[in-house]
Amino acid sequence: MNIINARLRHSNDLYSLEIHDGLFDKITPQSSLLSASESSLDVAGKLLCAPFVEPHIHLDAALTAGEPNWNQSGTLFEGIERWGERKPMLNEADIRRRVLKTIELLVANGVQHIRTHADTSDPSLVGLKTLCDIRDELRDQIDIQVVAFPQEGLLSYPNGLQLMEQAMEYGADVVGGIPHFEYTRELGEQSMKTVIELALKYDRLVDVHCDEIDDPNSRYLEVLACEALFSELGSRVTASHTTAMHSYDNAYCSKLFRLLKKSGINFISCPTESIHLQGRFDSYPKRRGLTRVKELREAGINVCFAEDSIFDPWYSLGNGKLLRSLDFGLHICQMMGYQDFQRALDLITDNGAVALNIQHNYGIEVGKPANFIVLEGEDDYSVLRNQGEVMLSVRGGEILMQRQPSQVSYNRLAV
Ligand code: 17E
Ligand code: FE2
Repeated sequence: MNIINARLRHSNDLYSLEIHDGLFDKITPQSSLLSASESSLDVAGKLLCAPFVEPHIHLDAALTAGEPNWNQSGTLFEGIERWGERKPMLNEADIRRRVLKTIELLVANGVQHIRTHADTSDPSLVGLKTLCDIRDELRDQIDIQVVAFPQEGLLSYPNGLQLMEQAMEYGADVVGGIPHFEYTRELGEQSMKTVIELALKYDRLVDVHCDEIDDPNSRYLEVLACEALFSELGSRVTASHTTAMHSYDNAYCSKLFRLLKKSGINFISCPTESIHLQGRFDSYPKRRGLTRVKELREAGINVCFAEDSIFDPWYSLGNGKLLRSLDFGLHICQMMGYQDFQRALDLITDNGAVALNIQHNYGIEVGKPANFIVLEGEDDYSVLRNQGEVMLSVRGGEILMQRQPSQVSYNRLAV
């Protein structure tokens, strides 16, 4: 496969890309626009970039909102309760149908790499097993990492630890945790140590739902980061949500950032989810409840955006479009400066890849797998501003998804 007339990020030139055996073989700047030929795919000056990364999504719960009951309060905790009512109805066929439909949505919108959470607070582990099976079946089409996520507590849910070990033995890629949901502070802290021990024992990554609450006293992040540092797991560890950081005292935050930077851990923020679930116990003013994305980024700490939910007990919108999450995130975190726009796509591409520890096989570089998308627009700014559609998604040199351009005609407007 040859691609011509592609624009790459952070360059004004047009490029040709040659692909052999599923890898980028040559990437050459063009001196002018090339005319289309039969042997090449002309992308007409559109932006070609690495595929979108969805680093945090609950596929096991996707498309279940309102079953059997709706989350009326809009809180995280009612979401967990409503999901608890849906869980006994789970079976493999139900999970497969919803997961495959959701993956289709993600692929249609340029995602090729997914990290999904599978609830292990379920004695049958049917969600976790089905997600691991789907991961293996779809290996050629999409990368999926499965997090064993103890939704109702690693140490507070009956046999939570044994279920986590079973999940590791079944082949989950990532150890999860939820310290702010454990019954006590002690159990929350202990759970962070246990998560790290499990990651060392089974040689897995870590991704914790950490401090997803507006409580400024929820400080499990410091325990997680410290354990990541001492165990030398560092960048193999991710803290998701960390919404309590929004409410931390600035002096404490300043001290905390030193540890965060030293530890090398990654951060995932879910803008649409957190603006919806957090601030629910406030009157006015209402907190935005997003972690300090801008400040983390300025401190040189890796941070990316995710969707978290698509039509589930926590959040009843969502459509697989990471550009939408990015748009929300930049607004809520007040990252709307010129420089922010120039590198906006990092937050749903490269930074996600770093969090997933897949960066060695990710990016538009000679020798790397020829995985890429083509977007409506010519740079980060125009793609973001117009919410540019994903026109093409290529994996290992093969077309995974292609979209026909939509056409609008005007009747009276003089354009
Ligand atoms: N579970 C949880 O603990 N937090 C969330 N944001 C979702 C599920 C979606
Ligand atoms: Fe989540």
